[in-house]
Amino acid sequence: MRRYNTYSICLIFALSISLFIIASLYVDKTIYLTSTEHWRSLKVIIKVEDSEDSYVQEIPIKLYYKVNNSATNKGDIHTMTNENQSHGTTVINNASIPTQKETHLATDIENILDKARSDIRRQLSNYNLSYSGVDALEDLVMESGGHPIRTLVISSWRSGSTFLGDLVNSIPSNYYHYEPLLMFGTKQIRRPTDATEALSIVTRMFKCNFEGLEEYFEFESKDLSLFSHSTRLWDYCKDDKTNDLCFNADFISRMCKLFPFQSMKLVRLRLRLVDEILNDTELNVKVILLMRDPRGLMQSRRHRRFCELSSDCWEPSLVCADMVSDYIAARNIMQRYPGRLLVIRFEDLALKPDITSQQILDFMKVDGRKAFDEFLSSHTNMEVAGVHSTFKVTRNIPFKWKYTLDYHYVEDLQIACKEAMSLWGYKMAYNETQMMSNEFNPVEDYTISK
Ligand SMILES: *[C@@H]1O[C@H](CO)[C@@H](O)[C@H](O)[C@H]1NC(C)=O
Ligand SMILES: *[C@@H]1O[C@H](CO)[C@@H](O)[C@H](O)[C@H]1NC(C)=O
Ligand SMILES: *[C@@H]1O[C@H](CO)[C@@H](O)[C@H](O)[C@H]1NC(C)=O
Ligand SMILES: *[C@@H]1O[C@H](CO)[C@@H](O)[C@H](O)[C@H]1NC(C)=O
Ligand SMILES: *[C@@H]1O[C@H](CO)[C@@H](O)[C@H](O)[C@H]1NC(C)=O
Ligand SMILES: CC(=O)N[C@H]1CO[C@H](CO)[C@@H](O)[C@@H]1O
Repeated sequence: MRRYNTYSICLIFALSISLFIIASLYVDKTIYLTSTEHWRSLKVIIKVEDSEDSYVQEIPIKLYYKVNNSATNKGDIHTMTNENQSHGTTVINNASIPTQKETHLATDIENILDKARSDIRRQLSNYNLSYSGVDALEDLVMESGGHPIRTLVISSWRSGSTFLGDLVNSIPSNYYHYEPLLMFGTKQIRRPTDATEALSIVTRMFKCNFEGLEEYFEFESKDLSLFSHSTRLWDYCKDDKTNDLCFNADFISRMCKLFPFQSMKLVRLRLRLVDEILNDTELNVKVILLMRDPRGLMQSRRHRRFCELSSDCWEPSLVCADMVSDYIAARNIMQRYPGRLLVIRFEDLALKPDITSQQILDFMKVDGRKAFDEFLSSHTNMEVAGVHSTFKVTRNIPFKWKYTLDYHYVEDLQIACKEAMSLWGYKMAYNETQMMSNEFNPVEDYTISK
């Protein structure tokens, strides 16, 4: 009897360990599935690491709306739950990549566009237009000859730009042009000659002209996690039974022209190259430059596969030269295009989200306090399938490097980044004790001037 008990205890112990291991495997691979729900209402939640930032969020999946007990659907489910991930994004197998062959009835398209029009009007029925200095919503809508409020976020990998991009996208009826330069890979575009194509893509997208952007659509169709950011588009495309609307340039162009707010974020294009876009009076783009302490940046980029392969990503002297160049560009742009550039630091956004987000709203001239508050409260303390999310923009995230980086590494980094750090208001750590002490606040005030 006693032996039997011992066995049971051992067995239970072993089971617990296995469960723990399985659980931690899931946490590492970061696919959370809600097990009790019927697959029809399955929500796949994935830690997106789109070569940039990572946090837990919902990823749209095609099968989500294809409620049909046919074998192909089950195949899709399997695809979603297997371990086919690269850089944390889920690769959908070829079977579910939409083909352009199936055509849509013109009336279907008109119906979807009508629905979008009325949704936008409804969502903005309480919008205070005086914030945006217009008399009617039509003044902000391209379809009716208006000019949307366009916001471009410029940053670099793992500076918190996914968070900022999604924050801006929380504004009702915002159309998010998500990372149009993703197909350029882990590379910084620094020279004007290299920027020509990138700028052309950005300009065309902001003008809702998607003709000739096949490469972008092809890239997008392979990685649906993009749509987890382009949420507004997805809202309509997910009901499309043939799955090709979201890759149809003509449809997207028309859809895009309905939205009064348009945003985009780029992590591959340095600020001084956006001069051409700022000078385009028809676009009237406003730019938010998001900076981050290079020590936090490098800590966050360490051990990221996408980053290890590109010196633009891991080489401190290149990274910090970009920071200096962004500073000089910011100074020039502020002089030449007053009121068109806002500079924020990730640390300020994380430590003072209320104040910093209000600066963003004032800058954008958008009535979005309520949307921002909702976003901030749901994205700074989120619980997913019982697992507490790693994504919390709270005090400890921006300064995690203080406790995890080796001081010798920090010392070398600080030498390479001396100028960048002094320009952007990041204080040096003089020794390990000081670096790790709670009293050491690495952030101080800075100004863009002189
Ligand atoms: C489910 O799939 C079958 C065969 O592919 C099709 O005939 C049927 O219309 C589908 N049902 C729904 C609700 O889409
Ligand atoms: C997916 O399709 C591409 C081109 O359409 C092809 O080259 C590739 O081999 C396919 N992959 C699989 C896993 O079928
Ligand atoms: C709209 O905003 C302006 C300030 O921008 C304010 O003066 C006005 O009272 C607001 N209107 C409403 C209806 O809230
Ligand atoms: C800005 O645009 C004007 C025309 O609108 C053009 O004459 C000028 O050369 C442009 N400047 C730059 C720096 O592109
Ligand atoms: C570390 O640096 C601080 C600030 O410069 C200094 O006060 C302290 O004495 C140093 N500690 C050691 C162990 O060198
Ligand atoms: C489990 C699974 O389906 N793995 C697949 C992941 O994708 C590769 C091709 O990219 C397949 O060979 C694997 O079978």
